Amino acid sequence: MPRRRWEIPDREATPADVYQNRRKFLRTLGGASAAALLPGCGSESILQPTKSPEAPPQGPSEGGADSDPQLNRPDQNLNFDEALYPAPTNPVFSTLDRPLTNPEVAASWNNFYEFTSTKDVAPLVEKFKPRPWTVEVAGLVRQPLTYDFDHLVRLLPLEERLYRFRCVEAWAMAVPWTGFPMKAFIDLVQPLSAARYVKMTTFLRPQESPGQWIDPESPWPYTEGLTMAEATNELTLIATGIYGGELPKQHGAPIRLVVPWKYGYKSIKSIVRIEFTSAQPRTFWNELAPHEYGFQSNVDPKVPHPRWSQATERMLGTNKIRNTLLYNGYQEYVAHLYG
Ligand SMILES: Nc1nc2c(c(=O)[nH]1)N[C@H]1C(S)=C(S)[C@@H](COP(=O)(O)O)O[C@H]1N2
Ligand SMILES: [Mo]
Repeated sequence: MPRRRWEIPDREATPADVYQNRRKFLRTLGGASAAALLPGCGSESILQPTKSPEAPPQGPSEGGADSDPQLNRPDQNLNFDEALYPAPTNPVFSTLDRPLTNPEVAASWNNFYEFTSTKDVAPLVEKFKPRPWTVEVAGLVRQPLTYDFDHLVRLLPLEERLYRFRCVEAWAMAVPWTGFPMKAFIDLVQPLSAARYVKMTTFLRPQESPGQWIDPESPWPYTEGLTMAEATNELTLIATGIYGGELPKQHGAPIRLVVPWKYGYKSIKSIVRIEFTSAQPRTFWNELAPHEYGFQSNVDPKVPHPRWSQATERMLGTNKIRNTLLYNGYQEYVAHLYG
């Protein structure tokens, strides 16, 4: 694959605030309180934990009285590889129409049902081991192979992209992901012409993830899928990092999907398997609530969730209310897929 000009690491080319945020992130990650378990997936009014990033007067972003300095450090199981991070910013995705979300807020308001159905994922990830890690490539593909993550992350050039991110629950954030285009990965493994979909699967490790043993009825492991046209779209990113460093566990370490024009649940975390299929794969949320969570799940302000409107969204951290954008503002890249 030819290296493009911007793929040469160039710290000067990356917005200063990304680095400021990263340093702040490394200093203060963690420090959230114990989670109160709440069942199921629902609107924010249903899923309101006792403490949330915007809870006045002092959320984790303010360094509240109960923030534990012992917890205020990056994940000790991850080494921030100076050779890989920070990656050069792709100039096409170096700006957004909104400020970046505070990294501590993004890291303390997460959806990761393997651990909890609340947003307080960070305090529950201690036992989860994102290394060693393998990603199995299977199905209708010329090169079925199990990759060691630390090998895979070096096979394709990493880049940083600032993306909008919209959860179906009507909260949103803006974050700098680091990763490689899924198209580059697909070119590497060479699916067969019979492949029509990509199915992705998360780990099944109830001993490491309390949500999986507390709720054995859910259709674990979490799975998601895309059509081949979606998977090879320019926007579709396989992320290994965020805010200029490796992914913290609660963001889906060590490797996850990011599809910014779709609701957040399509962006599956902590992937262990990527399979090319001829039939549309089952998905976790569609299996749990088929009338609420479809396969396509594109962001659309005009199509309400059966239980709430999707016309507006609330930005994490600032609580600013914005109008939801069709395809989350990425129509120029993806509208042609759905014409
Ligand atoms: N394996 C797995 N992936 C997942 C989820 C999950 O529960 N399990 N939640 C999804 C949902 S609903 C959202 S909004 C995003 C949240 O990503 P973040 O916590 O990194 O912001 O992850 C998605 N990926
Ligand atoms: Mo979500």
